[in-house]
Amino acid sequence: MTLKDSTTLKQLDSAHHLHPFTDFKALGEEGSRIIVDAHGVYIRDADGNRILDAMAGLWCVNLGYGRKELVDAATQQLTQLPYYNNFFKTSHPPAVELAATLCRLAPQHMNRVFFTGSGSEANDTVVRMVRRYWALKGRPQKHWIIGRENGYHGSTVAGMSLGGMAPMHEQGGPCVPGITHVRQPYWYGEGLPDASCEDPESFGRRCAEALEARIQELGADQVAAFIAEPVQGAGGAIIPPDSYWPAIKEVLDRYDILLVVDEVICGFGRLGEWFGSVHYDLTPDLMPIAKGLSSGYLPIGGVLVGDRVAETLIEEGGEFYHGFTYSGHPACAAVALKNLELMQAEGIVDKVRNELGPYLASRWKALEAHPLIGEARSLGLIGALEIVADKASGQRFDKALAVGNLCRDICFETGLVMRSVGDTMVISPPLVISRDEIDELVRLAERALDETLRRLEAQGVSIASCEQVES
Ligand code: PXG
Repeated sequence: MTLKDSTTLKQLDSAHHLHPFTDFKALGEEGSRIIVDAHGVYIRDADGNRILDAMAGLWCVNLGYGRKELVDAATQQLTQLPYYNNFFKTSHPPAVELAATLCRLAPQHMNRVFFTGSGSEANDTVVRMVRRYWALKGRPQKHWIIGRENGYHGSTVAGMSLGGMAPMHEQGGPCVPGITHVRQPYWYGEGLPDASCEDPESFGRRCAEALEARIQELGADQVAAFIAEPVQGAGGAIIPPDSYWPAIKEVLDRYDILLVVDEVICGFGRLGEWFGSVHYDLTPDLMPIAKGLSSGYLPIGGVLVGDRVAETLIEEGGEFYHGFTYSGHPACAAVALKNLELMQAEGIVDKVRNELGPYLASRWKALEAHPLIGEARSLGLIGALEIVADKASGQRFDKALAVGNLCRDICFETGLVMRSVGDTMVISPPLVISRDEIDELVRLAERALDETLRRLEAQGVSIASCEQVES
């Protein structure tokens, strides 16, 4: 493809392209930033700007850009067998090998995988499997699935229903019936501002109590599964208090409810283990996966299935009427397989756990000294900054100021991709980022925060922590 000039591309984009999660009209007026190439942790736009991509694309380019081995794996497979399906008793080597490799890397009790084309399709598959499982167990009334407010599980109708994003429900509803949501373990956003919450650990336990209360309300014999991300990603890189997961596990065990751990972001090294479930010592029945599985080079997802559910589906289920044209697509599977091979050969997961995660944590935490930052948190290579008007109380800026989006746009100008979730700034850089690049990331983030502060002050916005510093 010969590249059109930047202005023409932007015009055509505005005229014809409806972007995901975008105000179509506003973008049409502003124009988009066209990304033309990338290498390592950097992307480059059509105007020639080099930008450090601290979001790894959309939480997915874990091995970084420009990995020839992944391109070669795709080319080789596309040449040999570009497509064949896994329906009607057929299979092909990349799907077989990927399935076996995934099950070797997954927790011991997970020995089966169902492939999909994305994380959303993986979560659609979860709904089908969970309900099928209980029906086969002779308990079809056990059908409720409990998710969490501000959880994210995708944008298909089932994915959006499992997720707890209120604005999505308002636009996409009515949601899939039999799905409900409980409170999220977001200490900074919901625990700290609540005068009745003493500390993060008791708040974590309170969130598990809320789950138990909902189960009792619905009737335990009606509840099929609980679905959650180990660390919420799209919700704002929300790291639960240490008390949260052990308390949740106890509740689920007490009522015989399946645990679905959505590993679409946390899987494949993000938290310094192969899966977030390993970090939190969870025993999931189902684990939806995608994104980092192929480092985003080609679209692929899946659901890892624990023995309890798999054996029932296999032994008692007969035909499972579910699947996608691109379930286990050969080129996508070949790239995922190579991606996992490279991750193992390069010791990426250990490096995140032992070196890069702790290094990022130390550099990132220092940003709490900034007048706009109420909390800087990270785990492995996922992190967040809470922008506040008053550091002491955690008071937010007026929503109408859209400070997070302002900061995000300034980041772009500064040469950094950082995502905003309200006034929470989020990072999830490629897992191959170096220490020097982490230093640069933090330097750029600080510069963008300084500029955000400067622009807010120029608008006459009151910032309590600055007033305190000055007085
Ligand atoms: N589960 C989780 C935990 C996710 O983060 C999905 C499922 C759905 O995956 P697909 O491949 O269908 O997109 C996701 C996706 C954002 C953002 O703005 C996050 C996602 C997707 C798009 C935007 O942070 N996560």
